Amino acid sequence: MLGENVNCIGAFRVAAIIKKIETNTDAYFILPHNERTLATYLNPNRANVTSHYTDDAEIISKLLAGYDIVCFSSMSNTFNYAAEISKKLKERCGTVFTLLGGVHARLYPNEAIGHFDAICTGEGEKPARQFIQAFREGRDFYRTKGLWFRKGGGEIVKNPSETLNSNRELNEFQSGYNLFDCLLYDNRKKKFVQFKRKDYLRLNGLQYNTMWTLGCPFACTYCSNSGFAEADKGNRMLRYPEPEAVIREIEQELAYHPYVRNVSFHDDNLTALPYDVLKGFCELYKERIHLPFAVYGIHPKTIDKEKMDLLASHGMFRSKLGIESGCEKTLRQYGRNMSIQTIRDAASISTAIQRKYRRHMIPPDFDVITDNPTETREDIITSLRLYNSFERPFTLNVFSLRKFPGTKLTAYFDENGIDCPDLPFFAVRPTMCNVLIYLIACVKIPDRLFERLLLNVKGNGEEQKEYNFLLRIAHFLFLVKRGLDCLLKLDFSRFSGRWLYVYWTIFYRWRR
Ligand code: B12
Ligand code: SF4
Repeated sequence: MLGENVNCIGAFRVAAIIKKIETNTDAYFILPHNERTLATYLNPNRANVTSHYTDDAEIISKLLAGYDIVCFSSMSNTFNYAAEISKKLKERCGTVFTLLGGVHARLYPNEAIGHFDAICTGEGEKPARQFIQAFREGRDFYRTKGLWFRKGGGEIVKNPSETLNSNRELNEFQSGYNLFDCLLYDNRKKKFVQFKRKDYLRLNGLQYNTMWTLGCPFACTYCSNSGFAEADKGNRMLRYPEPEAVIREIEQELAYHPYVRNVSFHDDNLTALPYDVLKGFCELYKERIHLPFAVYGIHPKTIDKEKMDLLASHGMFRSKLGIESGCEKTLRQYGRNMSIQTIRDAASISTAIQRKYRRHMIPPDFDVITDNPTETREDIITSLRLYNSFERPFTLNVFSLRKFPGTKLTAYFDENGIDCPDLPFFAVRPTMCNVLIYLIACVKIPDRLFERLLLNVKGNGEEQKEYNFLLRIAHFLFLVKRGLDCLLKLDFSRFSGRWLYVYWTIFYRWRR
């Protein structure tokens, strides 16, 4: 499993199925860098994961040589690394079979198949089961649904997709691994080492990341999810196992990792679920898990006061709303057709809920996209004015727009020769707009000062001064404010490191 984090939800489900069929299965993590270090938070430009992998790929291929099948799971950020290991493995041992699954193979199958013997173009549980069974029994596996193959002579076999997992099927999937039964590639020692508790804390902090629902009814033009929907319309529908199945999964995790202090639900649209379904889940969660939880991926069109109240009263301590822009023209370009009033209402529901449950909730996060090269000075100022006018408290998650291959926005930009800056994931351009965004996330800028600062804002396509120093200061203040908001509620979900174990031992063990 390649990535920047050890919570590989989909990969673990597939690995568990493979392990059931072939007990002699080992799980390895290869993390080119840890995105949760203090240094990366302070300087997001550090986070460039794909730079130094060639030597490591050589070593890893040596360590993995000897297996009949080597399966990879990777997002796009680590795809080149996975492809390099696959290449070196094949050079070392021509008979090894390499299979890639994960987001990159799902979204860019035509590119991915050039580097592996097979790729999984959709959900992997059913294809993996059929493939491994056929492989073990020496049967023809080249017609496995949901997999593409590259045969010896270079011929590509593109099998039709497998059906998406139904709610009933989702009930049955379990992780099957607890991390302590995995090996982790040590980037410094250049060898695989046993995964230990310190690694969990270093890489993941005190949180457990999971997903209850799959699918998203929206189709934002910049988002890779629209690619899933294009491959299979079923991805537009919300699918989910019974609450009991998710609760069981979390209980299992807690049994192995008792220091986990909160659960993060990364569902694309949890609030799109009907109220009664959420209620059943919340009751079970409060009774059996009883830990604070975070809900990411809330859409302004699916947020609802009653649902938010229900979630907050059952332990939601953090919510994340996708605002993306405050300019209607840009929202239309993003395929997020909604009025600014809808955004205002959604933001004010989030802050009102936080204020009501301020004893345990931290300020809501609002996602915003910046550095869109097509935005004019007026578009940018419209968004900044909206952000600065939101009721407080809130914080902003700032993302520089990037071109993910295969999305509608990328196709449009490519047709029109428009480029986006090539920056690490959390880095932004040193513009006055971004300085202001970070400042707004800290404090409401007084009107007169705000108007003066707006004079320095330029359209993204225009020549403009670089505010590197100011950006660093504004970003630092933003991190301090955010850190304080979390510390005041003893929320450590944004932190990681071994020291968290000391915190856990003192505060929680002692209190028991
Ligand atoms: C939860 C989540 C996270 C979590 C957990 C990640 C994880 N690896 O599980 C966290 C917060 C850690 C995370 C981090 C990041 N994420 Co993220 N994340 C998601 C999210 C919301 C869900 C992923 C998920 O679990 N899906 C459910 C599972 C069941 O599906 P799956 O992962 O695709 O797995 C299935 C198949 O792919 C296949 N499969 C997977 N592996 C294998 C292996 C084999 C051998 C086979 C046969 C099949 C197979 O079977 C699985 C089960 O059905 C997606 C958006 C989405 N809706 O998919 C974004 C998404 C995957 N993330 C994205 C990004 C960009 C990132 C980050 C780079 C951002 C960052 N720097 O913060 C990091 C990178 C982390 C890493 N691993 O390298 C992008 C990826 C775009 C791309 N082209 O790669 C997505 C698509 C978001 C988006 N809309 O753009 N993420
Ligand atoms: S609502 Fe979120 S997950 Fe769904 S398509 Fe838009 S950005 Fe992607």
